[in-house]
Order: sequence, then structure tokens, then C-alpha cells
Amino acid sequence: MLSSTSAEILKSLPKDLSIIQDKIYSGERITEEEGLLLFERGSLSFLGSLGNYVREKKHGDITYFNRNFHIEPTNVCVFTCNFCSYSRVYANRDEGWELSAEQMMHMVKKYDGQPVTEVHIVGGVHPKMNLEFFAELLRKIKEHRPSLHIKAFTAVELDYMFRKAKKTNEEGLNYLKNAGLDSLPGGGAEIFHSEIRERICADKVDAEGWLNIHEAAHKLGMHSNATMLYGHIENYYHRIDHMSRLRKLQDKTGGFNTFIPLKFRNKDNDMSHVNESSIVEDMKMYAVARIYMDNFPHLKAYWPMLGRQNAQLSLSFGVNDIDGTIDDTTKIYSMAGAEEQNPSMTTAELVALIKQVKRKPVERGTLYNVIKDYSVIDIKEVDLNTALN
Ligand code: V47
Ligand code: SF4
Repeated sequence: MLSSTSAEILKSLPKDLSIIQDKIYSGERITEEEGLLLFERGSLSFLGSLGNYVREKKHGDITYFNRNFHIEPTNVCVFTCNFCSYSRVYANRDEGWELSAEQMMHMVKKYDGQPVTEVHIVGGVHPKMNLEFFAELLRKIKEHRPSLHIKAFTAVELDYMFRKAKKTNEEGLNYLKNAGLDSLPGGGAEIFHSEIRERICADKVDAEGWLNIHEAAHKLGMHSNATMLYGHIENYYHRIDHMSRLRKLQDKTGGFNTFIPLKFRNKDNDMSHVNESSIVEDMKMYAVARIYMDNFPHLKAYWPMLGRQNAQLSLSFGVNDIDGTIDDTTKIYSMAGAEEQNPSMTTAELVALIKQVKRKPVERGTLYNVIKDYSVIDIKEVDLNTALN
């Protein structure tokens, strides 16, 4: 039985939104036009309740996290994305960093005996760090710790590496897979539509190139993620176009695990004059993504970028994954003005964060294999004030 207030809300819902609502409740896919309408006319509460409905239908209260660490081999980059606060052009490479294979192996060895399951390797596109350099690094990591899942290289890095080595995407990916590459992260997608891509990252791989690399990886049996950099100069149409291209590829291959909307941060980059999106807009973004990307199993909020309390909030707007314990080895967001300057959370803190908003924390591997269900385990109490600040 509906309360009189809920009945009033339903009555006052415009016809077109109520048709979309019915489709979502009956598990039907919504169209591009309907996705656009949600962005343009859906209120925060309306989108939140639908996004949460889809999230709970797929995952109940389960909220995944993983134990990972990052390696950023270099911030020297041949490309000049206007939103990037992190890279240094090759000509000024003295201002940047470049890690040797030995230095990176030292980072891997620091985690010996610790229960991390994944290393995430991503960085700038350095002209001297080529396919062979990275293949050798992958071999060394696997030789040292065979069970560590290696999620590495955005399609931007791969496209450059393969073109330089004169390899097709299939050849290049196969070579890296045999060296130890397990899956691809979702970076470099930004906004696919050329109207925007040409204004924010004109010189790197285009939409077709990005999608072709992920398709080739899926055909080789590798999984990957997909991101979207939102909240800058794009409009809702460009977001829907971006998500549609991903949804189509997912229909074809089924190889994507997770969609990760990344909020644009404006500190110290060539787009600092562009305002950042509000928290209301961020939550609407998650909810529409959860509703629209019906064939993506998971929706991730990257907590170092959003901050801890906003990450908690996102769990009621469609999100079912808040990434990893991460230590402070990642700089790409802190340099762009993210909430977390030294992002790092212990497992106990992550578990407490998730439990505090009445969701069920589950530690996962990269491919969402369950490692430990913390909803049924009592772990040492943590000071929530410390966890949340
Ligand atoms: O593609 C760069 C973004 C991405 C800014 O697959 C910025 O599990 C906001 O893709 N404001 C790289 N975002 C990181 C990435 C990622 C992160 C976490 C998990 C996974 C995964 C992938 O970082 C870039 C770009 O979209 N980025 N600068 C900025 N100013
Ligand atoms: Fe280079 Fe990536 Fe920064 Fe673009 S976003 S300049 S490709 S490091």
C-alpha cells in the first residue's frame, strides 16, 4: 500500500518519465532519447530510487572492494590532454618521473607477504618505454608473484606502444598477454564524441581506436573496464553517446566488467577555468549510468576522487563497487585536486565505511571472484571518525 505522499509523487510524474519508470521496473532497456530525458528532467530522488532499484536487483546490498596497489611508471607523456594535471611533456621531462624496471619491481616486492590481489599499472605515454620494456616488466612481476593479477595499460598507452612496434592490436595484446597481462583498466576513454574529444584530448587515440583495442582484448579472453570523464564541457547528449557506444560493444563481446564515471577535477590544468560538477550532478550521473548501462555488471565509484562520504552516498545511487584499499602511490587525481591527497584506506576502514551505510562489504578479485564476505565476519572495530576523515 502506497503512502499518500508516494502516491502524490507518482501521480505528478510526467507521462514520459513514468513510461521510462515502467520500463526499468519490467527490466526493459531504455533508448538513447529516454536516457537523455532522464538527465534533463529526472529529479535527484527519482533517479536515485531507480538507480538503486537496478543496483539492488543486480547485487542486493553487496558492495565490492579489492586490495590493490598502483604503479605509475612515468608522468612524462607525448600527449597534451587539456584536463590532465599530472603529465609533463617530453621536452620538460626533468620535471617528471620515470621509474626503471628495477624500481617498479622494488614496489612490487614491498607487498610481499601482504594479501593484495591486484597491481594496477597506468601512467603517461613515454616514448622510450616501449612494448618490449613493458613485456619484460610483466614477465618479472609474474615470475616473482604468479598469482598477482596484472591490470595494466590504458588503450591510449597500448595504441602508442603497438603502433611504434608495428604490431596490430591483436598481435600486441597477444604478446603482452603471454608476458603476463591479465586485464585492461578503463582509462583513456574520456568522451568519445569528436566534438568534445577534439577540444580536450585531440592528439591521442580516437573513439574507434579505443573501442577496437578493448574489442580485441575481449576476443582474446581478457576482461576490461570502461571510464567516462564527465562534468566539463560536454553536454548530456555526449554522455549518452559515450555510454551507447560502450553498451553496443558490450552487447557484442560481453567483455566489460565495470563502468567508472570519473568526475573532472580542475586543479592545475589547462581547463582550470571550467567549473566542477556539483554533488547532485555526480549522484545523477551514477544513477543514469546504472539505469542505462544495463549490460554492464558493475558500476564503480572511485573513492579517492569522490571522497569517502560521497562514495558512501553513491552506494544509494547505483554504485556497487568502491575500488580498492589503494595506498598513496597514485598521483593522477591528487594532482588534479581530488578529495584525497594521499589516498589510502585499510581493509578495516573500507569495511566500516560500507557497513556504516548498511551495505554488505565483500572483498573481490579483479574479475569479481569473491575473496571474503565481510558482512558475516566481525572485524576489529575501527574508529569511524578516522575512517571517514
Ligand atoms: O583516462 C585524468 C582521468 C583516467 C583527470 O579501470 C582525470 O579500474 C578527473 O582510468 N580529473 C585514468 N579525471 C585512470 C583510470 C582508472 C581509475 C581507477 C580505476 C580504473 C579501473 C581506471 O584518469 C584518465 C582520465 O579520464 N583523469 N585527469 C582530471 N583532471
Ligand atoms: Fe598523457 Fe594520459 Fe595525461 Fe593525456 S591523460 S596527457 S594521455 S597522462
